[in-house]
Amino acid sequence: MKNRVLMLFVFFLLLLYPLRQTVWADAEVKGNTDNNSNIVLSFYVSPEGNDSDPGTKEKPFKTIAKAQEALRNTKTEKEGDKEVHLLSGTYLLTEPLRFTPEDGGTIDKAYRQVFYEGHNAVISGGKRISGFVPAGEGCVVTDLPEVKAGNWFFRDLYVNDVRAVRARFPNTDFLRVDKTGEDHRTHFFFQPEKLKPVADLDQVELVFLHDWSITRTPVLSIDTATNKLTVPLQIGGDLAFWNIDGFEPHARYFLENSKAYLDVPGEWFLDTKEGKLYYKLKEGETADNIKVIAPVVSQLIIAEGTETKPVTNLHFCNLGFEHTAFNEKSEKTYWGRQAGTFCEPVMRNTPNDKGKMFDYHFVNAAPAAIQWDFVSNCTMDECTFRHFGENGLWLGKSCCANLILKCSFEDIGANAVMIGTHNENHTAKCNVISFSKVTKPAQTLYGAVGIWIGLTENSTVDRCEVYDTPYTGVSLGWSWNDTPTTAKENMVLGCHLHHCMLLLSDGGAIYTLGRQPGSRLGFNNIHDIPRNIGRAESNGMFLDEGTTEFTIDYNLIIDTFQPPLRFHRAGKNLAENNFFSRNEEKPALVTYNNTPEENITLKQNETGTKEKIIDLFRNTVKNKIFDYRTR
Ligand SMILES: [Ca+2]
Repeated sequence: MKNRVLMLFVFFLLLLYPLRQTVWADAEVKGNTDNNSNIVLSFYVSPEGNDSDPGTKEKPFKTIAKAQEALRNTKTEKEGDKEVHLLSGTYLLTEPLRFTPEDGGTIDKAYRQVFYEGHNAVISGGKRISGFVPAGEGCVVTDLPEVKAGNWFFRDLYVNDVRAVRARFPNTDFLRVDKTGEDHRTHFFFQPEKLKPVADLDQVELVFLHDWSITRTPVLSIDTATNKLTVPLQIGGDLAFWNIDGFEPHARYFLENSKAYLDVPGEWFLDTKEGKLYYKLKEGETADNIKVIAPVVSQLIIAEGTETKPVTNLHFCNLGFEHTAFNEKSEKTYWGRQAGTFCEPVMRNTPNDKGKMFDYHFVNAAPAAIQWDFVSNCTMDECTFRHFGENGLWLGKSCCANLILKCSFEDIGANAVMIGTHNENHTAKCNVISFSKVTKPAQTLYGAVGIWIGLTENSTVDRCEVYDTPYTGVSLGWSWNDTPTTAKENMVLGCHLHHCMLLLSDGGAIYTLGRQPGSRLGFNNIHDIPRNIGRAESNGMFLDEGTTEFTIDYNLIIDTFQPPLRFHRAGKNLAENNFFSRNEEKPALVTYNNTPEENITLKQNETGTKEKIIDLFRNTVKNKIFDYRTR
């Protein structure tokens, strides 16, 4: 019952949205004494401002932190809403902004809210890099003393607002393992003449593709006499299927970050020993006309309350968030597991270790650029999130009834949006992401996903678009059997999910795990899930281990190279009134990997040519509540 109240509240917030716009417009014209406004306190911030000024529109503060402090410390005659206006410009952070319950509003008695509203404002964790001079062969170079001193390292670079390519070899496509070494972990043999030694091998990183995740590791040696590549620790994490040949004998890989790999326009290389950043200019670019930004901080906003006192009624509106750093891993070794989770090495300091022994350190996921824990009834409203090094926005522990509305996520290193936790503690409930767009997530950690929903209750992904994903689009659940957990009543409704699974395999536009009673995947338009290279299938929807008690209905799934639906060790589920079109040579609609066919109830699913099935789908759903065309 409580959850229904919370859901009602979220939709009440949705209804309030146009009113909020009106209040702001009135405040602009009439000032804060407007009797119709509930705003009792306003501050203004501008990158051109001064923190010694009073924070008015005419004399704004310079920093958001100063406005936050002023909101905390200013007493008002009457209770009401408070706001901070971020005027046009870029706000550069050198540390995250931290919000606690006292920075938010309240939901007791008088309804009080706090708004941070942007007016063409961007909050950035980046730093502008300049001073480039020609370095020959179309390259430019600049000195970075902080890098040389070991105080700054980055693996993401943005030139003229585009993510530049960390110098790689080969430039396109991948190399293939010729044969694994005996231990299947520390070395493999490359195809003859495919690799050459490089002078800066100690800076090179191997990017190794497993079926649904990747390894990133330094390289110890490249021996062209024996065609052998060796890594300092190992390739792949704790389980046997991360072996070099765990999925296929000739797995894909490429190498990154050598000056020798800097050979096509748009590539960059950071020489950490010399403290020099190289960039190879694209057509029309010069040393003087490029705007180069590298990240300095990995988190922009941290909002954290407690179980009994959450941060509440704090709203971020119309803000841009950009440029966060990758969280560097132990020994620079990332062993991906699933959906951006990983383990990393912990070196043993015993007399006998000889520097070779290590333990696995399990980490569920890196903290996100915008990290919320114990946060309720808050919103991200018409915000944009771009150019992040790792995870984007994470509504984590006990987050409740928060709303992500009309937001856009683009070019994110790992998961773009995360809701919930990786275990049953602090279950997130009733959070909604609605009318939002996610594109190009997982740009560094290819096994990450667009939207990840863990063990949550009543999470809703509503009329969102997710596309251009290396692996899965939307992932729900975090248990690998049908044992009941806190996960239930999660929904993906009316979404447009396309061009997913572009690089890895064993996923889908939608991927599910575990028992989640009352969950529904409905009215989604899924298309263009291409042929994949890894061992396992990629599908429109992959209902993986333990998936139970889902209703899959009124989905249109077309142009999938492999069957639109796949179940693997799944329990009882219902698929009805779905609309599928497949290549006539490959007519199968469902793959049952180790799933008893009687577990899956298939009712009234339609198949046919693409044109016919699209018409049929549209005619069927047009009078239903979730009509995907209304987006
Ligand atoms: Ca290259």
